[in-house]
Amino acid sequence: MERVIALVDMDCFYVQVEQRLQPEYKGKPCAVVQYKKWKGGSIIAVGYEARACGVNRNMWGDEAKKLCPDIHFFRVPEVRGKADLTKFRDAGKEVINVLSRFSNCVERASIDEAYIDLTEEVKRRMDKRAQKELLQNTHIVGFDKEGRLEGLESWLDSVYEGDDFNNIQDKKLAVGALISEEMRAAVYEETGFRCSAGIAHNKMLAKLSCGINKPNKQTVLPYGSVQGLFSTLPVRKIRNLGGKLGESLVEELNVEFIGDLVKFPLTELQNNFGDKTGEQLMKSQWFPHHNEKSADIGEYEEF
Ligand code: DCP
Repeated sequence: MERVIALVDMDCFYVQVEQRLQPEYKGKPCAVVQYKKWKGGSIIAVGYEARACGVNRNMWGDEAKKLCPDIHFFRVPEVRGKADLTKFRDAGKEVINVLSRFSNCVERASIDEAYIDLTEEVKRRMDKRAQKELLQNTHIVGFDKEGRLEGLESWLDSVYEGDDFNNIQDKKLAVGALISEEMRAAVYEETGFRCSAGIAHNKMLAKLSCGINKPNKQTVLPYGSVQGLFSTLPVRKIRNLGGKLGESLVEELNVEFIGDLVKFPLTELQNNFGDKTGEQLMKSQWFPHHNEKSADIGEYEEF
């Protein structure tokens, strides 16, 4: 049984936490800054209204103000000169509490992200067809060129027209997407926070798909779309390949996209990057068939 994993990532999390405390700033351009003295502070979170003006996390507060004169800055509180993240951590825990009702296998991956293994819940619900009306915020990788709804409809039609291996795996993802819509709605209802999600057969693919449509959206990555996605996805976009290792992969193997990399045999990866890294590269990546075991979801945490 292929697993169904959702990665839930909160949208502009620190900004949402601050806006919940001061609702008069909801819908307005906002950012969160740390250490305010130098150049207006360093920006660590940017709301989507401010992103629309071109503000991003690599800027100083002063630069952002030039681009977006109406921007409001929230400042991270400090205790004895150190950032005090208590309110953000607590808000993250609230979200985890909601998510944990949907699965007993939830792994908190960062202050605002969690992997949820939905396999068991999906199994229980496989006899019901996933209805498009219940997938209002769902995008399907490889199917939304004509528009979200058209893509979703054509994917669902193809998924439910047969019963071969791929159909069954896709049906699991469709049911997983349904549960994920419910989870995200529950998070919003109970905490007031919006989030995005990626739904796929393993953690890496779930994480990858989550970033494709944001904010307040979710993205399914079916088996059949993995290769197409990889053939256009720069190597450096993959988690753990953003730094030096990614750089040397690109330079030494002369590859641009992650899809180019899967062609290399283990021996070649090991010759270039050493036995351990070569093996890690081969094992950890890129095809759901590599099939992480359930324990691979990480330290199994119950909240
Ligand atoms: N954060 C931080 N320093 C960084 C990056 C992030 O303190 N260099 C904090 C602020 C973010 C939170 O962690 O709000 C979550 O980071 P994300 O990378 O998930 O980004 P956001 O949630 O802010 O935005 P997005 O909607 O793009 O996920």
